[in-house]
Amino acid sequence: MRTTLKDAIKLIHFTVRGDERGNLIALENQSAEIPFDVKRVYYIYGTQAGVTRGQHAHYALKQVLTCVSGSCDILLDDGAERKTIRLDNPAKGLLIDGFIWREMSHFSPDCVLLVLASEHYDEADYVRDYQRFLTEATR
Ligand code: T46
Repeated sequence: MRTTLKDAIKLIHFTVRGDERGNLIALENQSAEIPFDVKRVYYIYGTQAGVTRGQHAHYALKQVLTCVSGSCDILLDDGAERKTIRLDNPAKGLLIDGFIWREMSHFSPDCVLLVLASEHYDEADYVRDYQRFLTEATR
């Protein structure tokens, strides 16, 4: 089950199609920006100050996260190394493709965190216990 942050995490700079009217970002299945078929889209907003969300890992799910408004921090942990990435620009995406613990925090009041996911919602794909994550991640 061993996955490293280096292999599982990628920052993606979306192509911005800007003109005098403003900006547009288009995301397509199986592209350089979204390297999987999107089966689900969800977004997180109105998160209260001081709240930490996530605190789990996924077995199979691939996701691309982006803040289409505002900002938040994404803490990523492969069981050996931790890293925090700040999402603060709608042109910045974060691909998570691997067995990585993630926590989201420091949500700005205007944060809308958009997530494109490779699978339908399935609670069986979650590991929500950190000790279990560590055991499985270092196996
Ligand atoms: C992840 C991070 C970035 C659904 O019914 N369908 C869904 O597609 C999702 C994502 C959630 N839910 C339900 C399950 C819970 O009763 O909505 C409730 C809140 O979900 P959760 O506590 O898992 O939310 P977060 O913000 O902690 O985590 C979410 C995703 O679940 C997770 O896959 O990687 O965002």
